Amino acid sequence: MVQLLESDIETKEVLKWRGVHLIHFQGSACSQKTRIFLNLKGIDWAPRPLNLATQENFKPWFLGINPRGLVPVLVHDGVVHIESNDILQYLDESFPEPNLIPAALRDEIIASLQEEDNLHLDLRALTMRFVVPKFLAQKKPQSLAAMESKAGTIKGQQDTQKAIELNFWHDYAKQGITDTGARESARKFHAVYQRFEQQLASQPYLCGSEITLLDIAWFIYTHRLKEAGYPFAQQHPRVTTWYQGLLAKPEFANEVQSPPPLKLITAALHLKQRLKKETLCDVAGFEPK
Ligand SMILES: N[C@@H](CCC(=O)N[C@@H](CS)C(=O)NCC(=O)O)C(=O)O
Repeated sequence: MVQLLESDIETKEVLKWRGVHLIHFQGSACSQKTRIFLNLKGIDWAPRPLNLATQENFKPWFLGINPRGLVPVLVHDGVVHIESNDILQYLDESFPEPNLIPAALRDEIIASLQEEDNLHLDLRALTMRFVVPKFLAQKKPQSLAAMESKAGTIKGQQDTQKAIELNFWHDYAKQGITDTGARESARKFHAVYQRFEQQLASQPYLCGSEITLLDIAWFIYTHRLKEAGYPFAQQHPRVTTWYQGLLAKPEFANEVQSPPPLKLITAALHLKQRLKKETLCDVAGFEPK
């Protein structure tokens, strides 16, 4: 669990926040996952929006809370938690009803969440190649310099994750997301969804007959990949039915609304990629079935 120490926090005002507060961004996948979870639990929470589009996450105020510069961040009665999957496990323990990580499935869910977290940079790569154009997505040099120069700690230790984040954005500035990188990322997801396709042959949700945290987590990834042009209907029809069932629920649908200008921008990007034969299907080599 990544629960920060008081000494890690430079932005001391958050230590006084009582109740449940979520620092989040409307369009961030990990924030969307956490908001759906909070909604399904019926937890009374205070939204603390942070604008990733204007790179507010690289400002000293936020780096003084999470030196990784990432959302979401949960502040519960003045205690700061980062890493969305840790936040969700913590919330499930603190607010047990309805139970979204059933005890009997706990190990399976935690292992699959680790797999989901390991694929986060792949999801980001496909987003930055097929949903948001580079001129909008790339970080300003001064944002990266601000993060580089900030010597924040996590649990009293220098953070290794920060270098991974900085590397991603420096590489992206230099070369964007290459065809090889995009293909590898898409193929990793394909392998996971093939497994889900088998599981969903005999049950409506990923872990059985009830919605669990795993459905929420993978719903968010599926939604984003769909926006990127991943061909779910052709490749994984049962996953498509499962996804549509969840999308029909307001607790899910309300959290994944894209702002209309971004929808237009993505549509223009897809048009350009279709003309150049550089869509996600072209790059990943998915044949129409
Ligand atoms: N492993 C982290 C990943 C968090 C993450 O990468 N958040 C993204 C949004 S989904 C972010 O804050 N990106 C910062 C940026 O785009 O500048 C978690 O699960 O919380």
